Amino acid sequence: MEKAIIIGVNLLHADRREVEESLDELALLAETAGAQVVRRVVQERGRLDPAFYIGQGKASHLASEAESLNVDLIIFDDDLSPAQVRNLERVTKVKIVDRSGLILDIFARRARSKEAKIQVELAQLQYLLPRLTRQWSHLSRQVGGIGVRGPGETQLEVDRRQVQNRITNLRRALNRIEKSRKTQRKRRSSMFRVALVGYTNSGKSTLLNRLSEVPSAYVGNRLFATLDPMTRVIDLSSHQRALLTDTVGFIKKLPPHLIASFHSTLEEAVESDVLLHVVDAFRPRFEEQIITVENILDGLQMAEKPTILVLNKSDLVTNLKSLSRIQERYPGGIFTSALNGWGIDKLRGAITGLLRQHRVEVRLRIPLRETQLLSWVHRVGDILSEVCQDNEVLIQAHLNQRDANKLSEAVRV
Ligand SMILES: Nc1nc2c(ncn2[C@@H]2O[C@H](COP(=O)(O)OP(=O)(O)OP(=O)(O)O)[C@@H](O)[C@H]2O)c(=O)[nH]1
Ligand SMILES: [Mg+2]
Repeated sequence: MEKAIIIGVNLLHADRREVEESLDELALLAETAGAQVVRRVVQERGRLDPAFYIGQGKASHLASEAESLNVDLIIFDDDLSPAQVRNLERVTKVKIVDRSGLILDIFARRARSKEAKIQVELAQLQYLLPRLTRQWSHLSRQVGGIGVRGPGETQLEVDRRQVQNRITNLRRALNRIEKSRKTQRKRRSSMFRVALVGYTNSGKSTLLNRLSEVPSAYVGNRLFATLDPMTRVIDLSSHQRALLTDTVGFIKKLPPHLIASFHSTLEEAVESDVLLHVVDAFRPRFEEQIITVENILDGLQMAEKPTILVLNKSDLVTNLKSLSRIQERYPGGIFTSALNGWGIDKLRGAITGLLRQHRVEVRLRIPLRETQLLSWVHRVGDILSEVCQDNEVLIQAHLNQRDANKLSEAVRV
């Protein structure tokens, strides 16, 4: 196990609690990456130092601490510039990893599918590109371990041009995957699509398993358990069905490269009709996680989508006062426990409600010989009434707005 010091900076007038909470999360991330946190430091500063981030004096102090504690790396809670990393490594003589580097490392270890591996490698290379300079030789990067693992690792020694070529190739490969996903989606386009989004570890995959009743999604009490999207058919009330997609979780200060690379994974959510924003309502100050997720959704142009706020893990909220406070603050939210099934029927009902809003009623007059069109309407729509008249069928049905738009004016009544 690598030993690590974690450090965060509290700027003047900033909220100390926020820095501490961010450090708690960083500690969890560090442990997820396989490090043992032997010391945590919060430095109070008036402003950030462009050369050393924490200032040269503090850097020297850290250096002696690192030596006496025999640590392998120092992890910063914020992103550092390539120059800051170089300067800090020179002074402290240990590996310096920033928050983005750490998150990328965890993603690299978690990636299983071809798509996830490509996406992570792409993000890693984009992150490394500005850091690839001759001055790297001051510290042997071949040591391996946290921050330098994963598919991007082998690229460290090659020059920038090669990295850039690799980035181009990876982008192409991702485009191909994105295209084939698009065709898959088209094939099932008539179904109502629901996507799970939310902070990592909030219970999205557990909820997918609960709603689809064929437990197949991986659930884990760790950060970023899910990297690959998974879609399942779920039954709603009154024989309605929908597609539910589970996807990668979000976290504070998620590296922008990573969001960009995971575009094809997130596409499933981007193209959905409705979002279920899953929240771990047991976490103190989960409101901040809601804001983080909303900001990321905003960046993905998903803020306007109809969204159901799912207040999950409510089995753990045993304090009635807290429950009513949360309900007051989020009146539209639905309390659930994906673990024991509480509130799941209510959630199904809420999804059905949105599905109904999403459907429009159409009246059609279709010639009997148009057998393909007739069977398509039966497949994608809910038939309310159907009458044969001469060589035509008069149909009254509920369709998705999307499907209704596909019908030509000629068959509309
Ligand atoms: N007590 C309780 N635990 C839950 C509930 N839902 C999920 N969990 C637990 O929370 C942990 C995380 O669950 P996941 O379903 O993997 O969370 P996720 O949102 O998919 O996480 P990522 O894939 O990492 O983004 C697991 O240990 C679950 O058993 C719940 O309603 N109540
Ligand atoms: Mg998951």
